Amino acid sequence: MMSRKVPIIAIATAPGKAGVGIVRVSGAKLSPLVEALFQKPLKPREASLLSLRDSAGAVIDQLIAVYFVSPASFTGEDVLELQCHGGPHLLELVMKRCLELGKNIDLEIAEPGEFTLRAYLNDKIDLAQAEAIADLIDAQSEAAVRGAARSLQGVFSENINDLIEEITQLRILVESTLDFPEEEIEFLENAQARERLKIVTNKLAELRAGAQQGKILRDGIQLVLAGAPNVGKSSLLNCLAGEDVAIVTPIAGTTRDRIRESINLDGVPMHIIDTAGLRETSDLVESKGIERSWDAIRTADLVIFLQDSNLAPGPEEESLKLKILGEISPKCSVLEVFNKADLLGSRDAVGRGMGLLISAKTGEGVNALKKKILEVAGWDGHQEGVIVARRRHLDCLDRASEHLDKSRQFAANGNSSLELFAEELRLAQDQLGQITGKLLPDDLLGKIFSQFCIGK
Ligand SMILES: Nc1nc2c(ncn2[C@@H]2O[C@H](COP(=O)(O)OP(=O)(O)OP(=O)(O)O)[C@@H](O)[C@H]2O)c(=O)[nH]1
Ligand SMILES: [Mg+2]
Repeated sequence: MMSRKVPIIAIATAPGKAGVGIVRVSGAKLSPLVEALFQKPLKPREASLLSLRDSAGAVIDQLIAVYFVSPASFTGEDVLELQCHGGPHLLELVMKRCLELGKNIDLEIAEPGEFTLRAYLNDKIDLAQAEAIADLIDAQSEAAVRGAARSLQGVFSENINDLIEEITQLRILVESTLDFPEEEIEFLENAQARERLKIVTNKLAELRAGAQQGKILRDGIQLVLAGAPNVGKSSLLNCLAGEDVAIVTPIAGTTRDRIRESINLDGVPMHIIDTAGLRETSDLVESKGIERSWDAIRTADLVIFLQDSNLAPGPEEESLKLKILGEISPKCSVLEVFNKADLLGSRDAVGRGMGLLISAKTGEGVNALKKKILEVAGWDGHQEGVIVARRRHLDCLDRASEHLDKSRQFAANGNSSLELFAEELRLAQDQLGQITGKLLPDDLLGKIFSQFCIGK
């Protein structure tokens, strides 16, 4: 896929019926195809109402064609956009006709993400912007849309490039000193290398904090409701979702399988999973369900360990809690929540002053719980200015930050470690360069674009 030069075609709109459906073609030189399709050249960037005919001369569709001539197009190549009526069979016919007439220019069906890949390879956008296109389309909340749009505008890339530029300046200073060893002695002081490094480190820390928020906005939070049977997990799911998604009964062991529901909390996508109550059982179906509960717990970002506030805490709760803590991933937190507060009356939650007290039935305490969920998940509540980010970006920022830390240690050693100081700066810079794609292993590029949908 990486080195394909052939012209490509795909339906750019979603599958299914719609008012309009778009077929998009991109290639180095599309004028022969345009002539073959419409028996005349098209003026660039002008909408033309045209009829597309099949080989027998029958009209397939009356459509609007827009022709973009290289390099002034999305991909940087010639691009032809056909805005047809939005029927799936009709669009297949249009594609088929284009492929027939495009045979002599070797027109082929596009692979997922191939249009965006070309835009990237032709320097129309950088890698972070290309990823932002996919994130914009996949965005699960309005806040995520705005965050992806900011990335696409290049805000994230600009921040990264500024940082790279500052590290470059610092490297030039150090490396020029290395060429004149007699001047090394005063270098670290004169060039204010340590101060400059500190500024860069602080900027990177700021960017990391923002990217962490952006990751939450993009991927949302996997929230798992776990606990013994009958404590009210399904009731809590229904309460959070605002509708009866899960069956609730007084019978312990009601929920047998995982139930998923996605909601939006303060613009953050929240993927809630209700699970089968955790207990020892000889029932085969229930035990399968409980296995699935543990699977969900293992992949959660946050587990709510729900308990009944009316029951005195016993060794079972304690051992269940320890077991959950033993199963979760390192980045997951467990939130202890006590349900059925409405039944407590004036009694205290038996010896459990520490946890969050709610009632899934009356909704009491649920707003506080929502706030707590966002807080524990690391959401700071500021949507403005957030830029969506991916795990890949966070990993690069983390590694860049480790290298800056090391370079700071070498700087502290004085001039004897100047070369190592410079080398760590270079490694930090490489990591930042991977975000925008300046320095990227080839296999990674294929991996990133293969996650796009066809037609993008
Ligand atoms: N009074 C009161 N009853 C509740 C509350 N939450 C749940 N219940 C009741 O407790 C019983 C069990 O609720 P579920 O939501 O089915 O409990 P669960 O944890 O999903 O149970 P399993 O699916 O069996 O593991 C039902 O009768 C609910 O109506 C609450 O906050 N207050
Ligand atoms: Mg249940």
